[in-house]
Amino acid sequence: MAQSPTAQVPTTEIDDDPDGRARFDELIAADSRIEPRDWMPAAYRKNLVRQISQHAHSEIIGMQPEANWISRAPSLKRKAILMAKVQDEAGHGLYLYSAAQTLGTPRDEMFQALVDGRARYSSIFNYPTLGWADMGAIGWLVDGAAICNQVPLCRASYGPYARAMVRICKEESFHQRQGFEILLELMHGTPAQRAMAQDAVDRWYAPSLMMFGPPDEESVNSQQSMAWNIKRFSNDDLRQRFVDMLVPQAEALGVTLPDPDLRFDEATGHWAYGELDWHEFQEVLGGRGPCNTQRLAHRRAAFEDGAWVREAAAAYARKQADAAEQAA
Ligand code: FAQ
Repeated sequence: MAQSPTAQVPTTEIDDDPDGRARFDELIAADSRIEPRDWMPAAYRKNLVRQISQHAHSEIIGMQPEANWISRAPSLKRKAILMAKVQDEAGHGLYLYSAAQTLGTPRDEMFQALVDGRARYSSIFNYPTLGWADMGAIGWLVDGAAICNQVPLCRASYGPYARAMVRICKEESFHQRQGFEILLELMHGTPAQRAMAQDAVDRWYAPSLMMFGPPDEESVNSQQSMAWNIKRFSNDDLRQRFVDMLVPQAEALGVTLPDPDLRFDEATGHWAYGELDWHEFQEVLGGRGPCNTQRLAHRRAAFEDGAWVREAAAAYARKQADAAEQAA
């Protein structure tokens, strides 16, 4: 695959540049932006590539569960909306790969890590989409969790990441509303449609809470990412914000959130929720979730099927470069 010029940025850093470090520390302390041309510690660069590439992979793998229902959408309008949403997710993946490339990691390296199964992507996309109502639950819960998590990333200290997130969040808000609207329509439908909506919410609720990552005491990256103004809130703080947001929305929809321990805590002013199944989370992260194998196999096949397009594009680019050289 052709690489952008930014892929030439060195991935190793001379970490003992005192002027560069002082400037970096100043920018972080002032809550300013770090740009690709700025000196940055190697660990900051590495941490960003880790988070941004995982995020990009999530968007790309995240197309699969919903693409599964494009051909079975219940109307032309729903099909058009779903196609647009899935295409948006591809776009998000591309903005994010571009942001990661500005840190010097070539896109084909990140792609290869994904298809080899060496890269992480969000746990949520390893669950199956069993019915049409799952499109509603994904929009409402999965995109809802994504917005909650990602709005603060619009203020991340790394400029290209923060700027990509602004556009992504605008599109995610539309995604969330379309999911809410699918569920609302089903909840105003027949008893069978209401049951279908509730069943989808039952299956997607807990996995969507796990999207925020492990509990704070097990989050190995949070402290450093927060010190560098990449993350602005801890995993548990964002998860709590999400639950507080969901409760009134569930009431408006008429669905029940599947947590018998959910109750309003007067002392904290928040909705207390029950313990999540962190064993299940670790299983999914370990590649043993319901759809891990299928998701990667599908991505790998798409990557292999597209090899001729990449080869043709590279051959064309070479031909153009040769022609330009001869004309010069
Ligand atoms: N799944 O130390 P922490 C979307 C890993 S996009 C898998 O707490 P961190 C849009 C974590 O990477 C959804 N792995 O990590 C859409 C780390 O592993 P590492 C994706 C997870 O980075 C909607 C280890 O566990 N969003 O939904 C998960 O500080 C519909 C320890 O964790 C983003 O990526 C997980 N749930 O916090 C698309 C947002 N949680 O790297 C299609 C950006 C944790 O040390 C359809 N990312 N891990 O090997 C973030 O905000 C953060 O990276 C977190 C994790 C919050 C995900």
